[in-house]
Amino acid sequence: AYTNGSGSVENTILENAESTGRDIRNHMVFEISTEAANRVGGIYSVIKSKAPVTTAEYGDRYTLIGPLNRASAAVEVEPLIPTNPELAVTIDSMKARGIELVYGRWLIEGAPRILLIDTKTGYRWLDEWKSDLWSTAGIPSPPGDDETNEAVVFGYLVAWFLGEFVSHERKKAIIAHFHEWLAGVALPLTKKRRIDVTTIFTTHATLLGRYLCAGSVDFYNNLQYFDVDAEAGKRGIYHRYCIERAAAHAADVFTTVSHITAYESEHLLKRKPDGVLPNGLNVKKFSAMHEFQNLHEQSKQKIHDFVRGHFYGHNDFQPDNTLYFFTAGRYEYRNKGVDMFIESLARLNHSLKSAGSKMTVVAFIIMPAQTTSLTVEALKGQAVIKSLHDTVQIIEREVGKRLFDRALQWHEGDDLPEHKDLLSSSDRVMLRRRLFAMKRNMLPPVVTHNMANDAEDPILNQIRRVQLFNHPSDRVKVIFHPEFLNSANPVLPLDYDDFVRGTHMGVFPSYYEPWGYTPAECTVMGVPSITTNLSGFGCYMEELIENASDYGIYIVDRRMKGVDDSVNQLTGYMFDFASKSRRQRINQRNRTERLSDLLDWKRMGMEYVKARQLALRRAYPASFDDDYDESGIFDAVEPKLARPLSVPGSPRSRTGMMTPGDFASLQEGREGLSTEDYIAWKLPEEEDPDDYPFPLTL
Ligand code: G6P
Ligand code: 1S3
Repeated sequence: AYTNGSGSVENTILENAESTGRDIRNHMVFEISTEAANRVGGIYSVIKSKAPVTTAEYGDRYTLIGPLNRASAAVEVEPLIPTNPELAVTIDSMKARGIELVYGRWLIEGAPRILLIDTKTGYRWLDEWKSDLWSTAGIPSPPGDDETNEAVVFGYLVAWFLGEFVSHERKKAIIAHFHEWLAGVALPLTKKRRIDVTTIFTTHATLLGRYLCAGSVDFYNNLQYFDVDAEAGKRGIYHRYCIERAAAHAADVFTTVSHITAYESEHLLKRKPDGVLPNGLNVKKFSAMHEFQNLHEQSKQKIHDFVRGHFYGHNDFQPDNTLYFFTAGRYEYRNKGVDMFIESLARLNHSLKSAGSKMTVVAFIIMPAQTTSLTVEALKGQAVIKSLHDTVQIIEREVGKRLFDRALQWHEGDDLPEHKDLLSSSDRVMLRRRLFAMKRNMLPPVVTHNMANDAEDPILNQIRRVQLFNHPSDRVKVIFHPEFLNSANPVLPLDYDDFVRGTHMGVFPSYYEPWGYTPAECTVMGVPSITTNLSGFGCYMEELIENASDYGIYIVDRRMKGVDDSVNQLTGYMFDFASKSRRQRINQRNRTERLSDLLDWKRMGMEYVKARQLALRRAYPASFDDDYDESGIFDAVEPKLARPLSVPGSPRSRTGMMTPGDFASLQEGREGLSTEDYIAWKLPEEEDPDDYPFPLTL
C-alpha cells in the first residue's frame, strides 16, 4: 500500500472521491508551477502577468504552489498566517511530518496567495517515491538525473498536500492547474489515488519537440511518423517523456499554449488537447496617449550612449541614421532562429551597401551563455567615452566663462570673440589626451563578455562565417550580449523592457516556439517585430489580422518556403523597414501599440475561465443541472463596439474567433455560448498621423 510520509490518508481520499456534492460555484483554484515566485523562463511570465486577472476573479480562493527557492522567496514573498482553516490545518499537518512550507503573499501586482514547499525536506522519501512511481504509474526514474528527482519529490509533496487538503475541505470543488512536466508528477498520482480534485495540465512546449527541433530533423513534416519512445530513448529523456505523457493523459483537461503546439502534442504526447490557453500580458495603458513614443526616444538615447562607447574610435555613423534591431531569449541557437537571423543580417548588410543606404543597423543578440566576465575592451569603451564626455563638459564650462568675460569687455568696432581664442592650451592638451585614448587598432568587438567557450560558440562561429566584424564599411553591426540585461550592468545599463522600448524592431525567426513572449512584449510597447508562422504568437496574429505587416507584425513563412527563401523574406522585411522614413516608423509604432488590447490577459484569460469550467463539468457533471447559470462567469470583458477603420489595414472580420482557444473545443457539454457572446474586438479607429502631440523631426 502507498505511504506518503504523512501516514495514510488513503481512506479519507477514497471517501471524498465518492462524494460528488462539492460546491462548484465557490470552487478553489491551486495553480502549480516550478516557476511560481521563481524566475526561470516563460512560465514565470505567464503566471506573474496573469495574477491580477486571476486574483480579481478568485481573491483568496486562488493559491499558487511551487517549490521553495529561498533566495527568490526572500525577495518576492511576504509570509502570512493562513486564515483559511482547512489550509492552516493541512500546512500544520505537513509541518508536523517535517516538511517545511512558506505560505504568503507573492509581492507582485494582484498579490496572489502562494504556498512554497521546501523539496529538500522531502528527499528522505525519494527512493520510496521513485519506486512507487514505477509501480503505480509505470514511470521509471533512473539515478543521476537531478531535475527528474526534483520533479518527483515536488510532485509527491503536491499530491500529499492536495490529498490532505481535500480531506479537510469537504464542501468546495477544487481545481488543480499544473504547468509543464516539471510540475506534472502529481497528476498521475491524483488520478491513481482518486483525490477529489479536478485537474488541468498545460504544456508550454513538449520535451521531444524541443529536442528534435534543436537537431537537424524536418520536424513539422514528420510529426506523425516519429517513433516517440525510441526518439526519447535515443536522447536519454525517456523517463522525463513518460512523466510528461502521463501528466497529459491523467489530467481532466489537457491544454497547450498555441495551435501549433496542440498539433505537436497530439502526435508526440498522443492526446489531442481540449483547447488552447494562449499567453497574455498585463497591458498598462499610459494616461498620455503617446507616452510610449516619448519613452522610446528616452531609451533610445541610452542605447546611443552604449553604442558610442562600444564603437569608440569608429563612431562614423550618425545616431539619427541608425536603427536598433534585436533578438533575445533562451540560448537555443536553432529553435529561436538565431541561425536565420545572422544569415539574414549578412544579406541585409550586402543589400544596404549595394543600395548605397545611409542607414546603419546595429543588431543586438541578447542570449545568456556561459561567460567569465565582461571584456576589458567593453568596459574600456564606456570608460573612454565617459572621460571624453566629462572633459568636454569641463571645457564647455571654461569656454562659456571666457566667452562671457570677452563679451562683457566688448566695445563697438571690436571683432566678435573667435572660437580658437576661447580654447586654452590646457584645454587642448586635455582634449588631445582623450582623443588619443580613443585610438584603436582593432575593430569594435562583436561580443561584450569573455565566453567560457569562445571557439565553439555557435553564434560567434556563424558571425565569423558570415564575417560581420563591425568593419567601418559594414552597414550592419553586430553586438552579442550573452547575459540578460539589467540596469546595474556597467556596460549596457538598461532593464530589458527599457532596452526594448529604445529599439526599432525585434527579430524572432524561431523554428520552435510554442508561443513566444518576446514579440508579444514588443507589440504592447509599440515596437514592431518579425516572427514566423511556426511560432504560436505569429500564427495567432496572422489568423487575426489580415495585413499584419501594416501593424508592425511581420511574419516569415518557415512552413511552405525553403530555408533560403525564408532567409530572403526576412532580409526583405528588414531592408524595407530600414528604408522607412522617421515619420513612417512613428506611424507604424502607433499602429503596433494599438494591438495591445488583443494580447491583454483581460481577453486571453477567458480561455483559462473556459478550461476551468470544462474541468468542473468533467469532474462534477451532476452539479451542472438546469439551474446552473454561467452568464456571470463569462462577462469579465466589456465588449467594445467596432468603429470603422481608415487606411490602411483591417483586422479579419471574424468576431467569433478572437482568441485562439476558439479553434479547439473547451466548450464540451455547453451549447449556445460562444466567444461572440463576450468578445467583439475590433481595432480602434485610425487617428490622423498629423495630430500627434509631439515634434516630428524628419
Ligand atoms: C518618438 C519621439 C519623437 C522622435 C521619434 C524617433 O516618436 O516622440 O520625438 O523623433 O520617436 O523615432 P525613431 O524611429 O527615429 O527612433
Ligand atoms: C516556453 O518557454 P520557451 O522560451 O522555452 O514557454 C513560454 C510560455 O508559455 C512560451 O512563450 C515559449 O514559446 C516556450 O518556449
